Amino acid sequence: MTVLRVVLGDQLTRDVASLQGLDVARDVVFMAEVKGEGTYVAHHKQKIVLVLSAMRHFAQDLLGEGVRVDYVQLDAAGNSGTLAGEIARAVKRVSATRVVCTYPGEWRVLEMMRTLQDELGVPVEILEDDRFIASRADFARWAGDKKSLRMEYFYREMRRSTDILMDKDEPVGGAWNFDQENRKPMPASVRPPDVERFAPDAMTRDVIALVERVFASHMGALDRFGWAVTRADALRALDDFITHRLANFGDYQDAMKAGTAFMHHSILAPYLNIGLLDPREVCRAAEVAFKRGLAPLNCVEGFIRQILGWREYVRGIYWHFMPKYADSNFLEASRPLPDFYWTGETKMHCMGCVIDDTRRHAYSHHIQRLMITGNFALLAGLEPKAVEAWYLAVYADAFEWVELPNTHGMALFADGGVLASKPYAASGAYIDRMSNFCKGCDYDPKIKLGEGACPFNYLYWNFLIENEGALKRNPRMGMPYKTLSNMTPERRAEIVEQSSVFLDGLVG
Ligand code: FAD
Ligand code: DLZ
Ligand code: SF4
Repeated sequence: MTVLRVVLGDQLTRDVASLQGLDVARDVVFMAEVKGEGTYVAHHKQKIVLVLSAMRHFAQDLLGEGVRVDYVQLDAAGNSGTLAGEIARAVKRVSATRVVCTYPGEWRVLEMMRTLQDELGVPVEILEDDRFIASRADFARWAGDKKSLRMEYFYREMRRSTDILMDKDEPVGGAWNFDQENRKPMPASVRPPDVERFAPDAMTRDVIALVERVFASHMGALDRFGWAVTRADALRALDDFITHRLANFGDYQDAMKAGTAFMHHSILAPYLNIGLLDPREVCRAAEVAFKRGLAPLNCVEGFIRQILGWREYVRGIYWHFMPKYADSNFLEASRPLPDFYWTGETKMHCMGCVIDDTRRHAYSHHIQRLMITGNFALLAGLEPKAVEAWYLAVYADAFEWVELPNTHGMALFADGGVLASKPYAASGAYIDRMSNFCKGCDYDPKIKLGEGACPFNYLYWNFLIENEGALKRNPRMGMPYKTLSNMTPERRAEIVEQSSVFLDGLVG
């Protein structure tokens, strides 16, 4: 009776479901580095190093506990290159009589797990991933037959059920949300504190060399790899955020600055998503900082809402609506992804800066993802699947359960409003207000049309014109469509003409 307990690269939590009930005398923990998981989209090199090095450190800790670990390295002889292939080989190698997995983070992997039992001829159990605070069933219960699934109401339920930032039945501070105090532009005099980074140890350096060799053509540089790859270092990263950046998190949450990727953000999503940190402990750490007077309520509530609210909610949306969710294309967007998403070579300074940050750090913060690269993709009508593959590849924290709803639903409105009540479309004025990008740009955010005009300006109106049939009746789009209706036919024609010249010039 040998149980093979599978742990994937984003399940690196000691008490992840498949390790609960582990019998050290009988069971084998199975982990495999496989090329297919690095190439089904061409992941950023830093993301691959983060996952593989964290897997190796996790396996080392298990071995230290006396657990039997069957670990397949990427360059091991006979490595089939796929998770299914390696699980099958391991079942034979250790004569497993049962396989236990934890629910994965992607539909593709779930489908693979579901076919394993027939292929292997041994029972395969897929256990609920209880690292999430709301189970899939909890979300389905909340969704019920509601017509609209807005995050804000889900979040209130989560506050109540976890008792985080609650004063008996009421929210601490008398309100659920303090966003009216948040999201200010950041004055030039404010310099965000440096973010603690972690020097690669010998194990990580080995993985860096391996990834340079095997994934040479992928985006990203490894000379400045600084991600934590152990739980101990991830806890240091949490402490660094709570101590140095949380107190300004809310105020400057939406602000952007050229060359300053991290701002006052936590940079914790990769650790939460691969299992080095638990969402409950991160929320509690922020709550404790508030109780000790180290950070104001608007910042603490704003931060906790991202994890207890958004993170749990998008996971609920993903599993509730997959696999159909990924196939909708409400705005029938079909333009190919321009090459500059990979190279950063564009005259649009905002796009260049965000893509440079992405290449350098496998990171950009939420508003950069949503209102720069996402907004451009929306306005330019880029094909959802190509845009989603890009987001899934380039960020260290990208796993489909969280990437897809954010890209497909929030950034591209491709789900027709399941997640957001209206498209997050904005012109250059918004970018100019929230960043210093426009100062270094060839274009001018104040010029709406013609020579030197910011492309976000005419693309914004062109987007409304192109999608009038789909969006005009959206109650939250009333204002922009009223403005559009006052535009002369000549002005509309000029907008369409300049947009089409610009869009035709985007090479796929
Ligand atoms: P902070 O700004 O410090 O926020 C704290 C934490 O809240 C994050 O670590 C994250 O766990 C959570 N969080 C915040 N916003 C969201 C959100 N919208 N959805 C889910 N969790 C959230 N997040 C991912 O974790 N993986 C992705 O692949 C991903 N893809 C995205 C794609 C697009 C187009 C957009 C608009 C957003 C995406 N996000 C994704 C959400 C968000 O941008 C990142 O979670 C955040 O930028 C990570 O940086 P941070 O850890 O510094 O977050
Ligand atoms: C992202 C990733 C990469 C790059 N490599 C591996 C790997 O070699 N082995 C593994 O078990 N997991 C890897 N992962 C994480 C998986 O892609 C992830 O578990 C699925 O996408 C489900 O979320
Ligand atoms: Fe971006 Fe337009 Fe500003 Fe240039 S002018 S940085 S393209 S918003």
